[in-house]
Amino acid sequence: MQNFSSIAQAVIEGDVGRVQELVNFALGTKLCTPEELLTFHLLPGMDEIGRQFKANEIHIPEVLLSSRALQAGVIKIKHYFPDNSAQEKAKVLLGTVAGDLHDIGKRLVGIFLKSSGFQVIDVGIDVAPEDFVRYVKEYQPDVLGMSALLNTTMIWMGETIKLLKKQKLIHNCKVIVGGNPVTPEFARQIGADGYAETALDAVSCTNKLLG
Ligand code: B1M
Repeated sequence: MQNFSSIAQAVIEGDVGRVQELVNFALGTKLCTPEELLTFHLLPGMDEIGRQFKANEIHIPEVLLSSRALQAGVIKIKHYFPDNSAQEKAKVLLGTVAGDLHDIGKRLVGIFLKSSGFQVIDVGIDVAPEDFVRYVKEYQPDVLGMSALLNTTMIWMGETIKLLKKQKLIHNCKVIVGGNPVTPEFARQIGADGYAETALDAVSCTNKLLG
Protein backbone atom coordinates (compact mmCIF):
# COMPACT_ATOMS: atom_id res chain seq x y z
CA MET A 1 0.00 0.00 0.00
CA GLN A 2 1.19 3.52 -0.82
CA ASN A 3 2.33 5.62 2.11
CA PHE A 4 0.46 8.96 2.16
CA SER A 5 1.32 12.03 4.18
CA SER A 6 -1.12 12.69 7.01
CA ILE A 7 -2.59 15.63 5.05
CA ALA A 8 -3.26 13.41 2.03
CA GLN A 9 -4.71 10.80 4.40
CA ALA A 10 -7.05 13.40 5.95
CA VAL A 11 -8.24 14.35 2.41
CA ILE A 12 -8.81 10.66 1.65
CA GLU A 13 -10.84 10.32 4.86
CA GLY A 14 -12.78 13.50 4.05
CA ASP A 15 -11.84 14.93 7.43
CA VAL A 16 -12.27 18.71 6.98
CA GLY A 17 -11.17 19.62 10.54
CA ARG A 18 -8.02 17.52 10.37
CA VAL A 19 -7.06 18.92 6.95
CA GLN A 20 -7.45 22.49 8.27
CA GLU A 21 -5.48 21.69 11.40
CA LEU A 22 -2.61 20.00 9.53
CA VAL A 23 -2.44 22.61 6.79
CA ASN A 24 -2.34 25.41 9.39
CA PHE A 25 0.42 23.59 11.22
CA ALA A 26 2.49 22.97 8.07
CA LEU A 27 2.12 26.59 6.93
CA GLY A 28 2.84 27.93 10.42
CA THR A 29 6.03 25.94 10.84
CA LYS A 30 7.07 26.68 7.24
CA LEU A 31 7.86 22.98 6.80
CA CYS A 32 6.91 23.37 3.16
CA THR A 33 5.80 26.09 0.77
CA PRO A 34 2.10 26.48 -0.10
CA GLU A 35 2.88 25.15 -3.61
CA GLU A 36 4.56 22.04 -2.14
CA LEU A 37 1.65 21.56 0.24
CA LEU A 38 -0.75 21.58 -2.67
CA THR A 39 1.34 19.46 -5.04
CA PHE A 40 2.76 16.86 -2.65
CA HIS A 41 0.10 16.60 0.06
CA LEU A 42 -3.39 17.88 -0.82
CA LEU A 43 -3.67 16.81 -4.48
CA PRO A 44 -2.21 13.29 -4.05
CA GLY A 45 -5.02 12.63 -1.54
CA MET A 46 -7.57 13.52 -4.19
CA ASP A 47 -5.76 11.47 -6.85
CA GLU A 48 -6.01 8.44 -4.57
CA ILE A 49 -9.75 9.11 -4.20
CA GLY A 50 -9.99 9.16 -8.01
CA ARG A 51 -8.19 5.80 -8.14
CA GLN A 52 -10.45 4.25 -5.48
CA PHE A 53 -13.55 5.59 -7.22
CA LYS A 54 -12.46 4.15 -10.58
CA ALA A 55 -11.81 0.78 -8.90
CA ASN A 56 -15.33 0.88 -7.42
CA GLU A 57 -13.89 0.80 -3.91
CA ILE A 58 -15.75 3.99 -2.97
CA HIS A 59 -18.78 5.90 -4.30
CA ILE A 60 -19.91 9.49 -4.94
CA PRO A 61 -20.65 10.40 -1.28
CA GLU A 62 -17.05 9.62 -0.27
CA VAL A 63 -15.73 11.58 -3.27
CA LEU A 64 -17.86 14.54 -2.21
CA LEU A 65 -16.55 14.38 1.36
CA SER A 66 -12.97 14.36 0.10
CA SER A 67 -13.73 17.25 -2.29
CA ARG A 68 -14.95 19.24 0.69
CA ALA A 69 -11.80 18.40 2.65
CA LEU A 70 -9.57 19.37 -0.29
CA GLN A 71 -11.45 22.67 -0.74
CA ALA A 72 -10.97 23.41 2.99
CA GLY A 73 -7.21 22.98 2.51
CA VAL A 74 -7.22 25.10 -0.64
CA ILE A 75 -9.06 27.91 1.21
CA LYS A 76 -6.29 27.90 3.86
CA ILE A 77 -3.47 28.15 1.32
CA LYS A 78 -5.38 30.72 -0.77
CA HIS A 79 -4.19 33.44 1.63
CA TYR A 80 -0.64 32.72 0.55
CA PHE A 81 -1.59 33.60 -3.03
CA PRO A 82 -2.85 37.15 -2.48
CA ASP A 83 -5.38 38.67 -4.85
CA ASN A 84 -3.34 41.09 -6.99
CA SER A 85 -6.06 41.50 -9.61
CA ALA A 86 -6.29 45.24 -8.86
CA GLN A 87 -3.22 45.48 -11.14
CA GLU A 88 -5.67 44.48 -13.92
CA LYS A 89 -2.95 43.05 -16.15
CA ALA A 90 -5.68 41.60 -18.37
CA LYS A 91 -9.12 40.04 -18.04
CA VAL A 92 -9.60 36.25 -18.00
CA LEU A 93 -13.02 34.60 -18.13
CA LEU A 94 -13.06 31.09 -16.65
CA GLY A 95 -15.67 28.33 -16.75
CA THR A 96 -16.21 24.57 -16.72
CA VAL A 97 -17.89 23.28 -19.87
CA ALA A 98 -21.46 22.04 -20.39
CA GLY A 99 -22.49 18.92 -18.48
CA ASP A 100 -19.43 19.09 -16.24
CA LEU A 101 -19.69 19.86 -12.52
CA HIS A 102 -16.00 19.59 -11.58
CA ASP A 103 -14.76 22.96 -10.34
CA ILE A 104 -11.83 22.53 -7.93
CA GLY A 105 -9.14 22.68 -10.65
CA LYS A 106 -10.79 25.69 -12.31
CA ARG A 107 -10.92 27.49 -8.96
CA LEU A 108 -7.21 26.86 -8.49
CA VAL A 109 -6.56 28.33 -11.93
CA GLY A 110 -8.52 31.42 -10.80
CA ILE A 111 -6.55 31.74 -7.54
CA PHE A 112 -3.18 31.59 -9.34
CA LEU A 113 -4.25 33.98 -12.11
CA LYS A 114 -5.53 36.54 -9.60
CA SER A 115 -2.35 36.21 -7.59
CA SER A 116 -0.42 36.96 -10.79
CA GLY A 117 -2.35 40.19 -11.33
CA PHE A 118 -5.07 39.09 -13.75
CA GLN A 119 -8.67 40.12 -13.34
CA VAL A 120 -10.69 36.87 -13.22
CA ILE A 121 -14.37 36.39 -13.97
CA ASP A 122 -15.43 32.88 -12.99
CA VAL A 123 -18.73 32.01 -14.66
CA GLY A 124 -18.99 28.68 -12.87
CA ILE A 125 -19.68 25.13 -13.96
CA ASP A 126 -21.87 23.47 -16.61
CA VAL A 127 -21.50 26.42 -18.99
CA ALA A 128 -23.01 25.78 -22.45
CA PRO A 129 -21.19 27.08 -25.58
CA GLU A 130 -23.93 29.70 -26.20
CA ASP A 131 -23.49 30.94 -22.63
CA PHE A 132 -19.70 31.20 -23.00
CA VAL A 133 -20.32 33.28 -26.14
CA ARG A 134 -22.82 35.47 -24.28
CA TYR A 135 -20.30 36.00 -21.43
CA VAL A 136 -17.49 36.81 -23.89
CA LYS A 137 -19.71 39.47 -25.51
CA GLU A 138 -20.69 40.86 -22.12
CA TYR A 139 -17.30 40.91 -20.36
CA GLN A 140 -14.95 41.17 -23.39
CA PRO A 141 -12.12 39.17 -21.77
CA ASP A 142 -8.61 39.04 -23.22
CA VAL A 143 -8.54 35.30 -22.54
CA LEU A 144 -11.23 32.63 -22.19
CA GLY A 145 -10.16 29.62 -20.10
CA MET A 146 -12.24 26.45 -20.30
CA SER A 147 -11.91 23.46 -17.99
CA ALA A 148 -13.22 19.91 -18.58
CA LEU A 149 -12.72 16.81 -16.43
CA LEU A 150 -14.80 14.31 -18.39
CA ASN A 151 -14.07 12.61 -21.73
CA THR A 152 -17.72 13.16 -22.57
CA THR A 153 -17.72 16.93 -21.97
CA MET A 154 -14.41 18.09 -23.48
CA ILE A 155 -16.06 18.20 -26.94
CA TRP A 156 -17.92 21.33 -25.83
CA MET A 157 -14.62 23.22 -25.84
CA GLY A 158 -14.42 22.76 -29.62
CA GLU A 159 -18.07 23.70 -30.06
CA THR A 160 -17.51 26.90 -28.06
CA ILE A 161 -14.51 27.85 -30.21
CA LYS A 162 -16.55 27.22 -33.40
CA LEU A 163 -19.32 29.46 -32.11
CA LEU A 164 -16.87 32.20 -31.09
CA LYS A 165 -15.36 32.06 -34.61
CA LYS A 166 -18.80 32.17 -36.22
CA GLN A 167 -19.62 35.31 -34.25
CA LYS A 168 -16.19 36.81 -35.06
CA LEU A 169 -15.30 37.10 -31.38
CA ILE A 170 -12.12 35.02 -31.53
CA HIS A 171 -9.72 37.77 -32.72
CA ASN A 172 -9.92 39.80 -29.53
CA CYS A 173 -10.09 36.81 -27.20
CA LYS A 174 -7.50 34.03 -26.91
CA VAL A 175 -8.69 30.62 -25.74
CA ILE A 176 -6.85 28.31 -23.37
CA VAL A 177 -8.06 24.86 -22.34
CA GLY A 178 -7.17 22.44 -19.54
CA GLY A 179 -8.36 19.62 -17.32
CA ASN A 180 -7.35 15.99 -16.93
CA PRO A 181 -8.59 14.44 -20.21
CA VAL A 182 -7.47 17.42 -22.32
CA THR A 183 -4.18 17.02 -24.23
CA PRO A 184 -2.01 19.46 -26.23
CA GLU A 185 -2.98 17.52 -29.36
CA PHE A 186 -6.71 17.91 -28.60
CA ALA A 187 -6.21 21.63 -27.90
CA ARG A 188 -4.54 22.03 -31.32
CA GLN A 189 -7.28 20.04 -33.09
CA ILE A 190 -10.07 22.25 -31.75
CA GLY A 191 -8.16 25.47 -32.54
CA ALA A 192 -7.41 26.60 -28.98
CA ASP A 193 -4.58 29.14 -28.65
CA GLY A 194 -3.11 27.43 -25.60
CA TYR A 195 -3.13 24.33 -23.42
CA ALA A 196 -2.19 24.18 -19.74
CA GLU A 197 -1.66 20.96 -17.83
CA THR A 198 -1.79 22.47 -14.34
CA ALA A 199 -3.25 25.56 -12.74
CA LEU A 200 0.23 27.10 -12.50
CA ASP A 201 0.84 26.34 -16.19
CA ALA A 202 -2.34 28.29 -16.93
CA VAL A 203 -0.59 31.42 -15.62
CA SER A 204 2.52 30.99 -17.80
CA CYS A 205 0.33 30.08 -20.78
CA THR A 206 -1.77 33.25 -20.30
CA ASN A 207 1.34 35.41 -19.89
CA LYS A 208 2.82 33.91 -23.05
CA LEU A 209 -0.33 34.45 -25.10
CA LEU A 210 -0.65 38.07 -24.03
CA GLY A 211 3.09 38.79 -23.99
CO1 B1M B 1 -15.60 13.08 -10.84
N1 B1M B 1 -14.62 12.10 -12.22
N2 B1M B 1 -17.30 12.47 -11.62
N3 B1M B 1 -16.43 13.99 -9.34
N4 B1M B 1 -13.89 13.22 -10.10
C1 B1M B 1 -13.16 12.25 -12.23
C2 B1M B 1 -12.74 13.43 -13.10
C3 B1M B 1 -12.68 10.84 -12.79
C4 B1M B 1 -11.33 10.88 -13.49
C5 B1M B 1 -12.71 9.79 -11.63
C6 B1M B 1 -12.25 8.42 -12.09
O1 B1M B 1 -13.00 7.71 -12.70
N5 B1M B 1 -11.03 8.06 -11.78
C7 B1M B 1 -13.88 10.48 -13.75
C8 B1M B 1 -13.76 11.04 -15.17
C9 B1M B 1 -13.38 9.98 -16.22
C10 B1M B 1 -13.26 10.66 -17.54
O2 B1M B 1 -14.23 10.94 -18.18
N6 B1M B 1 -12.02 10.94 -17.93
C11 B1M B 1 -15.04 11.13 -13.01
C12 B1M B 1 -16.41 10.75 -13.18
C13 B1M B 1 -16.66 9.54 -14.08
C14 B1M B 1 -17.48 11.43 -12.54
C15 B1M B 1 -18.98 11.15 -12.68
C16 B1M B 1 -19.47 10.83 -14.11
C17 B1M B 1 -19.29 9.99 -11.71
C18 B1M B 1 -20.71 9.49 -11.72
O3 B1M B 1 -21.64 10.20 -11.51
N7 B1M B 1 -20.84 8.21 -12.04
C19 B1M B 1 -19.60 12.46 -12.12
C20 B1M B 1 -19.85 13.48 -13.22
C21 B1M B 1 -20.59 14.68 -12.71
C22 B1M B 1 -20.60 15.77 -13.78
O4 B1M B 1 -19.64 16.53 -13.85
N8 B1M B 1 -21.62 15.81 -14.58
C23 B1M B 1 -18.52 12.92 -11.20
C24 B1M B 1 -18.75 13.72 -10.07
C25 B1M B 1 -17.79 14.17 -9.20
C26 B1M B 1 -18.10 14.95 -7.91
C27 B1M B 1 -19.24 15.96 -8.10
C28 B1M B 1 -18.49 13.95 -6.86
C29 B1M B 1 -16.69 15.55 -7.56
C30 B1M B 1 -16.48 17.00 -8.05
C31 B1M B 1 -16.69 18.03 -6.94
C32 B1M B 1 -16.28 19.41 -7.36
O5 B1M B 1 -15.52 19.64 -8.29
N9 B1M B 1 -16.83 20.36 -6.64
C33 B1M B 1 -15.75 14.66 -8.36
C34 B1M B 1 -14.34 14.56 -8.14
C35 B1M B 1 -13.81 15.32 -6.93
C36 B1M B 1 -13.48 13.82 -8.98
C37 B1M B 1 -11.97 13.50 -8.78
C38 B1M B 1 -11.87 12.40 -7.73
C39 B1M B 1 -11.08 14.66 -8.36
C40 B1M B 1 -11.18 15.91 -9.25
C41 B1M B 1 -10.49 17.07 -8.59
O6 B1M B 1 -11.12 17.98 -8.09
N10 B1M B 1 -9.13 17.00 -8.52
C42 B1M B 1 -11.56 13.02 -10.23
C43 B1M B 1 -10.41 12.01 -10.22
C44 B1M B 1 -9.08 12.71 -10.41
O7 B1M B 1 -8.97 13.75 -11.01
N11 B1M B 1 -8.04 12.10 -9.91
C45 B1M B 1 -12.86 12.67 -10.83
C46 B1M B 1 -8.33 18.05 -7.89
C47 B1M B 1 -8.17 19.21 -8.91
C48 B1M B 1 -7.23 20.27 -8.36
O8 B1M B 1 -7.58 18.66 -10.05
O9 B1M B 1 -9.62 19.23 -11.48
O10 B1M B 1 -7.78 17.72 -12.36
P1 B1M B 1 -8.20 18.85 -11.52
O11 B1M B 1 -7.43 20.17 -12.03
C49 B1M B 1 -6.05 20.10 -12.29
C50 B1M B 1 -5.72 19.97 -13.78
O12 B1M B 1 -6.64 19.16 -14.46
C51 B1M B 1 -5.64 21.39 -14.24
O13 B1M B 1 -5.21 22.13 -13.09
C52 B1M B 1 -5.45 21.41 -11.88
C53 B1M B 1 -4.13 21.15 -11.14
O14 B1M B 1 -3.26 22.17 -11.11
N12 B1M B 1 -6.82 22.06 -14.77
C54 B1M B 1 -6.68 23.12 -15.64
C55 B1M B 1 -8.14 21.89 -14.57
N13 B1M B 1 -8.86 22.77 -15.27
C56 B1M B 1 -7.98 23.55 -15.93
C57 B1M B 1 -8.18 24.65 -16.79
C58 B1M B 1 -7.04 25.26 -17.34
C59 B1M B 1 -5.77 24.80 -17.05
C60 B1M B 1 -5.57 23.74 -16.18
O15 B1M B 1 -7.10 26.31 -18.17
C61 B1M B 1 -8.33 26.96 -18.40
